[in-house]
Amino acid sequence: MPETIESLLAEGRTFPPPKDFKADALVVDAEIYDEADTDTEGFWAQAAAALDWFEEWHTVCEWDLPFAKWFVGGKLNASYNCLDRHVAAGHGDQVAYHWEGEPGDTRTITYSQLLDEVSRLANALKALGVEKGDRVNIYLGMVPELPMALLACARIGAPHSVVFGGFSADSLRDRINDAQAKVLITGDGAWRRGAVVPLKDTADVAVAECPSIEKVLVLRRTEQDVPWTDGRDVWWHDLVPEQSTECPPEPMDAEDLLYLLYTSGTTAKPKGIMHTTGGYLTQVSWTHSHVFDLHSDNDVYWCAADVGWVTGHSYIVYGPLANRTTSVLYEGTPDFPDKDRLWQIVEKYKVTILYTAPTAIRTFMKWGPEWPEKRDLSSLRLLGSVGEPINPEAWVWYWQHIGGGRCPVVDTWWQTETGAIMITPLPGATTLKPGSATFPLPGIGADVVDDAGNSVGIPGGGYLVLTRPWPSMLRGIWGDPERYKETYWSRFDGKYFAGDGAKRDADGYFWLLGRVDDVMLVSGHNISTAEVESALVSHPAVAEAAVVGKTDATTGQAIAAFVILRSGNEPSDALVDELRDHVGDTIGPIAKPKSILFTEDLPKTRSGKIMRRLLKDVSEDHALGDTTTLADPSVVEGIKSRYLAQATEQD
Ligand code: 6R9
Repeated sequence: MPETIESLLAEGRTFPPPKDFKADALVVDAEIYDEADTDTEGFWAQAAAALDWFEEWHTVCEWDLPFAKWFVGGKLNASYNCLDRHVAAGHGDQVAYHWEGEPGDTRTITYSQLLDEVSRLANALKALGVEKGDRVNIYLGMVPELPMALLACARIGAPHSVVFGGFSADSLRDRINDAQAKVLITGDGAWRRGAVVPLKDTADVAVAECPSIEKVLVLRRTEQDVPWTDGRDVWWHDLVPEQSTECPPEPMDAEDLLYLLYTSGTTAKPKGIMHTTGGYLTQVSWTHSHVFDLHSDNDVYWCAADVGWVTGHSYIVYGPLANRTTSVLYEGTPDFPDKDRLWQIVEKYKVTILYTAPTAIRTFMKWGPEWPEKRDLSSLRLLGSVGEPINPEAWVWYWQHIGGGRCPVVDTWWQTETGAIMITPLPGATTLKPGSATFPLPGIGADVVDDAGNSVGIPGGGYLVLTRPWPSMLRGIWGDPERYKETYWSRFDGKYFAGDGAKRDADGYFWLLGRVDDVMLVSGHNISTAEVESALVSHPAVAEAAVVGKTDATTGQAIAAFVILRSGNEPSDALVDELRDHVGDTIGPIAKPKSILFTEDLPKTRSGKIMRRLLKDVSEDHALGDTTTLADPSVVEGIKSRYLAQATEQD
């Protein structure tokens, strides 16, 4: 008898590691937490020793709060660790990437092919004048040349700065200018939902205002005509194939800059987050193998994110390749040509580990279980989630309809700034609770504190902080050390403030509540957007919800909700009342949304995070703030006109 959703979600229902899973798991008991606590530096030193170093480090960690150095004195190369050492060990024929183009074309790339291509590209970059320390910007779709570009930069010691292929010319320009990049790697276009995203046209608009750019290397993918600047623009196919496959990896200091990645959070001016080489690669590879219980010879791993997001840097490129993983790389969207595209890919490549975002899971819920049911997903053995709090309903849906009730779900909390996963289960050892990221990983110190920075203990809620340095931590904000101190280290003395709210339950499990900027204040009560959204999504008609606090004369803030229905449900006034009551019953009358707008879509970043500040602008009828990082800027305009129409109707 399949279990009912109610029984799966029942209070106190937990999911211990399945016996079959545990039998083969890399970590099966919790001793590792104590060991890492007793000797944290020793723990990370052991993790670092799994990499190949050209020179051994002399000091594990130098901590001059808030500036850390890890594996001081050590020398290594990230591309060497991701490629050469596997080929040298006889694994050159193992597939590194099964690439699936959106139109249906495919490529299979082995480790030795990847090494050759990366070396050629690295030599091409040198031919374009790139030297160690120079920044290279990358603006491409999800083609194999994208991971190649990251690795080629790493090979020659040129820090990369990847900008999402969906970002606007202004976003690209600002990021290039902040990094003062010398070369831009882009393409003619990218495929997205059957249409061409004209990368080169956008890049040209940006580069016109980027004096630091000397050369633009252009990959041909979509084959339409593109604007061209002689002397500056170079076709990839003219330059790269003729290069030698010999390109010795540059020995990099453990603390040399590996990359910049710009994060805007959901609010302010983008910050160039700095990640260096040794500590980053250590934590990314350790977490990738242990959190995903990776068996390099057997698993087929798929992180269905974009390389332009930190998740792609750490868990499509550096972690998986350092661990000699066979991965799937997919170019397009989950609904092209149909809503079972991801499941078709899982079936085709017999994917064993799938890592995706709650926003995607809630979209699959909206489309209905008939899509995954059409495909054989029996190869899957582990599921992961990242990017936002995963509400218990979405967790259970994922577990049931994608994982077939067999696969542990690892909810992974981390940030661009943390570089690697921080709070998450170890799937062979941790008993899961749907919706909880469970515990900080071995070696990681995390706590929940009150306004004064004191631990709230368990159970309790407050601000999430990190209490000790970790190897993959950001080393700063490019060009702005003061902003680094101010943003992350000034709120609570000696602790890193992540910007997120969290609760710990009586068993000490961590429950992430989203950004504290998003917390609402209704009649003097703090209510987190995540809790109200989770209550809305626990109603069977609702697939996804976003709520914001809108200024209100009586209550200070009133809750405005934006709701996407599951297929088969129609908007109605009766449903509005029902949902308001449902939230009232779940959390309390204070949390009842004052208004509910049904919508087909929500404004989201390309990594799937809801841009609540834009919904706040909508609800308060302000001019919309910066929309340049939205996946689809038209969505918010549509919501705005419908919201205003509804408000007028109600008046
Ligand atoms: C990896 C990534 C970081 C912010 C973070 C938090 C939210 C990420 C989460 C999660 C709850 C999780 N977040 N994972 N919230 N549970 N498992 O997403 O990096 O784009 O920098 O975003 O995302 O609010 O602070 P980034």
